Amino acid sequence: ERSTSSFSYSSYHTLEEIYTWIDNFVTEHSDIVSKIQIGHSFENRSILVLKFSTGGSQRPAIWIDTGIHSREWITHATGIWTARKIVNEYGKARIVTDVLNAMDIFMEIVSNPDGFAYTHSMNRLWRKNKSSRPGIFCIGVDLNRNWKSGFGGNGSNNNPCSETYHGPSPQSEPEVAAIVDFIMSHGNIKALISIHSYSQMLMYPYGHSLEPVSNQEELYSLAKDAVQALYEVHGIEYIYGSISTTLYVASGITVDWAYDSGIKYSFTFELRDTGHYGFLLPATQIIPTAQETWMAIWTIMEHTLNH
Ligand code: ING
Ligand code: ZN
Repeated sequence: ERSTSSFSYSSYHTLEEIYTWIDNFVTEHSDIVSKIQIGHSFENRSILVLKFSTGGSQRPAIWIDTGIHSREWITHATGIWTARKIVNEYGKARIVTDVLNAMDIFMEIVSNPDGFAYTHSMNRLWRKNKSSRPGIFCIGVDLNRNWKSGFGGNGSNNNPCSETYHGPSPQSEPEVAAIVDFIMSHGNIKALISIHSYSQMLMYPYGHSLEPVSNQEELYSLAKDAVQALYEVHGIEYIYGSISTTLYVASGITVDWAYDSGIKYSFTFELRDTGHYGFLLPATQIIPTAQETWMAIWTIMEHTLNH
């Protein structure tokens, strides 16, 4: 396919289809969107980031990642819909226009390309990446346990066969190292939103500790507002709070690293549903999920812009 006009935003897609969509999308919106390759996966696939920018250099920016866990297909689909929404709203809707006139947005849609390809070819419920190491029988590291903050602590696993295996060392995985290198060298990321599924939650650090972060009251009240905005779209209820007190203790996670690296607005979503379909959320729920998530994302972006 040579254009995004035939792309179905209400279907799930393969890696190849998504990468083709990215190329067409960038071509069609080259005034504000570009594609950056930030690294390669363990199996040598490109790791791609969409950059939305109306100019300037190293403007303050917002980072969004989806698909760190490959089986969470609703997150990639929501990311794609969100990317299109941003370009459609720019110049029309006030918040999007204001944000993009002052800040850049980076979106990594397929943050675990090897795992994602594997969920299509072999095992729909694969979560980790596909790295292997000599002498280790099991495959894959949990990319949401491989970050430096609290690495190896409670809620992560030292056994390579575990679904929450943290890997041999912090950032040992190329998919994590690529993001760390990109965000550190950028140096001006103000908000980070890491999107997972499922459970219907909006959470902030810490995961590795029960200790409240220094701006926890601000994050709590922002999460509350975001969840309310989400609820108003289709009546879907989210719970919110810190990761460790809302869900469980989890160490070496993306948002803890982001927060400890100075990104004071670090949030993680668990999208629909609460377990009826779980990771196998029907494609009929893609658009409603994306619509409601959008309202929460923009609540966070607007707050970031104004602080
Ligand atoms: N659950 C997440 C997990 O990695 C999570 C929960 C999200 C923990 C964000 C910490 C931070 O265990 C899923 N479904 O991925
Ligand atoms: Zn996940």
